[in-house]
Amino acid sequence: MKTIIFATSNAGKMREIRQIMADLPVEILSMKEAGIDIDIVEDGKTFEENACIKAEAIRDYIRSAGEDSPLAVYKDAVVLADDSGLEIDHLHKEPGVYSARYMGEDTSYDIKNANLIQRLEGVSDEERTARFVCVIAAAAPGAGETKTCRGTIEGRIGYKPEGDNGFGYDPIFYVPEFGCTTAQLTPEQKNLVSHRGKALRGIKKAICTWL
Ligand code: ITT
Repeated sequence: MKTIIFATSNAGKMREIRQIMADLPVEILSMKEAGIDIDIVEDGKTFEENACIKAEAIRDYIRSAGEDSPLAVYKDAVVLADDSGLEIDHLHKEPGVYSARYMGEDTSYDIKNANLIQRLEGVSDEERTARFVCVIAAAAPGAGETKTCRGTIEGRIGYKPEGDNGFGYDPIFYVPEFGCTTAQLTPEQKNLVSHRGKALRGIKKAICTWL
């Protein structure tokens, strides 16, 4: 069976990825499950650049492992990576590609979410528009071209955090069509409409000949 290795150490993302990819007849492993523990410097300026940096770093790391390395079994694996984030229009698309690093990687999302709400104090409904963006990059086992696929979901920043599902900025991301935040959607509802669901369904089509 073909293996897909996901170049992420974000448990929330990994949970959604597994649900969205569940229909594929492939083994899906996180980096950790594949025994890969390396730091990747995400110094790209766009979601596309960062997603490619992550996928190619892991693909190249596997390729450079010797024949007797435990990683040798993954030399034909497809490596996928997700770079995603929240763009708030009133804040000139902040935090954007810096979403994970906003206010520091170790700062809790309770604090980050409260801070963003506070920065929008006095801002009207119409001006609270925002979107989640997700770019999935797929690096071929050889040295072929890396493919990318982008998905977005439009919404507004709420006035207080609501909901316990999802992760990260979900409690402040209000989706008018549903009348609630993405943290109040079930995982199935979120995956159907989310940036990640759209990008993953697109990349599944783009790489079907690799699997
Ligand atoms: P990896 O690089 O290991 O994949 P990361 O969390 O550092 O994990 P990113 O650099 O892509 O990943 O940052 C994405 C951040 O954007 C993530 O940490 C969340 O804060 C936010 N984010 C992305 N998708 C989200 C979603 O579906 N719901 C809530 N927040 C999300």
